[in-house]
Amino acid sequence: MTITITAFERSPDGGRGLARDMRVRWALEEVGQPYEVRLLSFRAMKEPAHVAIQPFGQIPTYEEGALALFETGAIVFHLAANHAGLLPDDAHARARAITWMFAAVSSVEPVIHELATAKLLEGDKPWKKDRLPLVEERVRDRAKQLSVRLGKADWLDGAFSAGDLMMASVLLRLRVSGILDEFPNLAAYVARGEARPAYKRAFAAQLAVHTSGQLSPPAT
Ligand SMILES: N[C@@H](CCC(=O)N[C@@H](CS)C(=O)NCC(=O)O)C(=O)O
Repeated sequence: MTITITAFERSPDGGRGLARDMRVRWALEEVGQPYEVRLLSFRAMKEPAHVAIQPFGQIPTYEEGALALFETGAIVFHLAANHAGLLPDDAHARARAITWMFAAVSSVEPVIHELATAKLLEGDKPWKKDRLPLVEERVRDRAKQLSVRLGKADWLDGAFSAGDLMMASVLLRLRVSGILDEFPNLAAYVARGEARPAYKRAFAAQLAVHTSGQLSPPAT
């Protein structure tokens, strides 16, 4: 059955790995599933046809026959649960890997997202100079806790899993702030993820949308 995901027609980062379809592409590459991509303009993302699949009018989505999913955590979990390669067989190790997936999206991503919001959307607000250091401190606190837990290990719990895929995907969005590099073991962890052949294929595919003339003409 054909798998179709949605992605930005014009990504704010020019297709350099920050848009969240990247983590779905990465998971698809890790489990060896071919996929198609439906590119959406910002306007199309808010239209009823897309909102019927993604109630918040965002990308990515995932369609496979009659199944339509949104939320990257749920999509990556669906792929990991139905294909070999992203979750361990041992029941406890599997449960721990899934726990790290939840940790990525519910304990780590919110503070990183808050930092991006404070910088990009509230950059011109009078409260920025007071609020930004507080938000940065919250990010550093969470990064430090994660750094302590990772220690010298390559991955969060034994072999690479969907938990690492999600956590590295979340952390790489922190690089631009400079905070990721304050934690060398986290920076190396993300780099290990990015060095995986599946990540590289996914990255190349996302970038190609913006560099290989696949773009459709701007919506009128
Ligand atoms: N929690 C969602 C977040 C999805 C999300 O924030 N997508 C961004 C792109 S990376 C988006 O569509 N932004 C445009 C918008 O919100 O209008 C997930 O993990 O799938």
